[in-house]
Amino acid sequence: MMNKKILTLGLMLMAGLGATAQVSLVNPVPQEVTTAGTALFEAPAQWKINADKKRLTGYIYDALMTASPEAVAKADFKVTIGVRGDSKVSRYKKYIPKKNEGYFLKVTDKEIVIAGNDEKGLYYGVQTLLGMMKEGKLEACTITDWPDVPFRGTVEGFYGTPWSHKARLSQLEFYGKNKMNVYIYGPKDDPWHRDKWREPYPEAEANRIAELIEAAKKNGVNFYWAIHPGVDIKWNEEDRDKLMAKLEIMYQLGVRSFAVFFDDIWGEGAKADKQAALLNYIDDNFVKAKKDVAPLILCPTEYNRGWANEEKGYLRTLGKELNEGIEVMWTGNSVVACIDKPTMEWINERIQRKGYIWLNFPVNDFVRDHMLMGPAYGNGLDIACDVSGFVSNPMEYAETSKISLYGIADYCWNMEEYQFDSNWQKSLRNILPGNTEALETFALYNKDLGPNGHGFRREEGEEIKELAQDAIAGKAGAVDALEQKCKELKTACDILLVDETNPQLIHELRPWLLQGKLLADYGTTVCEMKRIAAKKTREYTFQNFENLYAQARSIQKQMYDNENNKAMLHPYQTGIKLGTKVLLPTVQRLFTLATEEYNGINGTNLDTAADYNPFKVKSTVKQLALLPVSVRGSDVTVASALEVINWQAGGEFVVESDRAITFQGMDFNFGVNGAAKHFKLELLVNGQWREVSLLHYAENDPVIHTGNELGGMTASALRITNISGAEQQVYFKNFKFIKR
Ligand code: 14T
Repeated sequence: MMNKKILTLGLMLMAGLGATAQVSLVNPVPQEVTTAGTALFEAPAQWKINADKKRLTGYIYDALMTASPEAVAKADFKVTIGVRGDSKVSRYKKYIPKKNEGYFLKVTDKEIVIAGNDEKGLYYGVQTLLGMMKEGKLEACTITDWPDVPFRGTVEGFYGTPWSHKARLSQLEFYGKNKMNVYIYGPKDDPWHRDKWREPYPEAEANRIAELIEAAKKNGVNFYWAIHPGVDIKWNEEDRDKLMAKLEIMYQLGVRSFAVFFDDIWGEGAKADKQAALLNYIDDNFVKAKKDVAPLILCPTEYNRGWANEEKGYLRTLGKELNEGIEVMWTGNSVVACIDKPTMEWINERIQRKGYIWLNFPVNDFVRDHMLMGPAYGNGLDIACDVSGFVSNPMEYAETSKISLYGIADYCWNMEEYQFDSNWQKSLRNILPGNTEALETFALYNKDLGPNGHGFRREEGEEIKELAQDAIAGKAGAVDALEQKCKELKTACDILLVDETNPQLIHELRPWLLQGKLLADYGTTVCEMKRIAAKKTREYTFQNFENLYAQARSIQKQMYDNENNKAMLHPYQTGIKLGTKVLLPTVQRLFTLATEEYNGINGTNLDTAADYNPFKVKSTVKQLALLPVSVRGSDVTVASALEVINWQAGGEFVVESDRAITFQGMDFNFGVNGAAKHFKLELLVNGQWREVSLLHYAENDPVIHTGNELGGMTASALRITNISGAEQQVYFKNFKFIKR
């Protein structure tokens, strides 16, 4: 341990001085590195491969062959590769770390040696070499390296459009390069994963999965296929056999690693003893019988501490009854949370094994208006020994997710040394080498999630916070400096919009880049307004205050239209937002201040309100209180909550408007048949609450409709109350009303 610290300190000093040392290009940061600190040298044009015969084919050899030097038998420069036990690396035996997936790598200006503790170790040694050579140069060094967390990767477990086949292939390659070894396939909206879990995939989809499995192998990744049967599973032999049959079909397709998910369900499917019995049955009769299948992974129903019911003892039952070796997933103290030591101690004691972390970051399915491009930070650096695995649930934007995943990979590999900020810089360079600065400038405004039901926030705009406060306080220079930031944002957006080096990234970011340009323009205009607010309107120049005011109003509307453009967004999208933590609120505040100042001096009556959305949600039901409300054309939608809502007796859900609106229609879906009778709807008409009837169109249709009397009513708020006298467990799936 001591040794490791000193060596790393040396590396850090060197990285600080030299900055270009080639080992510093490698992600994840290796455990132990010694470099002579000597000059970099050109990678050879040719090298000869020196290895036992069995190493000259297969995925590891193929990876090595992607390097730029040509493999030629007579080349002077020698590359020796092997796995512990191979004759060609026997001299290096004592240097190879005795750790799973570990390796020893030595680089001099004459030769390279890569010796893995196992095959995966050799593969990762090759990846380190490839990473180091990315810019065509090498550096003399020795590296001893291994992962801290045994299972590292992602779970495609979000709601929304599943990743495309192409995106998945690209992900798997990315995982290989960054030493992640797990990809769990469980997109909520793949029908054959969840709703139609009993049915086999149609041929085309099946073929694609088979192809993914092959791609995963090539990249040293374990492809886990997850099944999500809890929505409607009956605990009988028939369903058990159907589940086994589906697993068998997937096995025939080539799947060798399986997961069973029971998240976001309730009722029959959520019983711990039944779940444990099923998993044990699969373990005994499938996993163990096949002999080539990886240990099962279970995602429990109570997958976070906030949902754990200690009295009912769900987790302890799993801990006691689940076969040894079955992994149990855990998202932390809440659905979306950072993981730390106490979190792990709490869960591990209950499940009687090390939790397998499902990190709900950078997933944005509950804040679809925000793109999450920030660093992965906040997880304890001391929990390597407390977790059995660590996977991230990313965004449906696969390419953009790589920014944070690059950090997760580093964190999982070399936890104690993880530095999220330098990793983030490296990550941006890795994903867009040609336009890194523009990407960073843009990403600075795309880190926080905005208010959300999980209360999970990220730092954003720290670098302009002081500036923003000073500008609001009217300090000289601060407004100019803020305007400069806006101009930089605009430059970044323009550069990125035509970048052709990573078209997929730009495609995903495009709506946010367009919105970023508007935000930058808005900020620039408002800064100019602020500067001249004290001047008289009559002053003759076209860019007088009132014209700038009109321009700012125009941009506000353009931003609103851009966000509410039906063509661009899918149904759950609540908008396109960036800079919401500091930049946007600052610009909004300055708009109001400047306009107030101008009104005060000129006796004018320009509207000073900067915010356009007239609607607000208020609720005494905790889980509903923070849901965002958005307007698109005449539709007003409250974001769906996806989780089970515990709606207490008498609990109220209110949507308020700052003006009276005329209702056209309304419906909502609490996901429960017959739920309408438990709730009362009222509209606030001229200061008085008026009840509106609620009904279902059919017994087996959970959608709740309103009576005809709603159409044409003019009101400034609506209120829904649980009048059943008991807590109601409902989903909050869709909530919409239409205004005239
Ligand atoms: F299985 C779990 F570990 C898990 O996190 N399940 C879902 C996941 O599919 C989703 O992507 C993630 C983030 O939204 O959270 C879980 O689903 C929820 C849970 C909620 F409480 C979605 C919304 C919620 F409000």
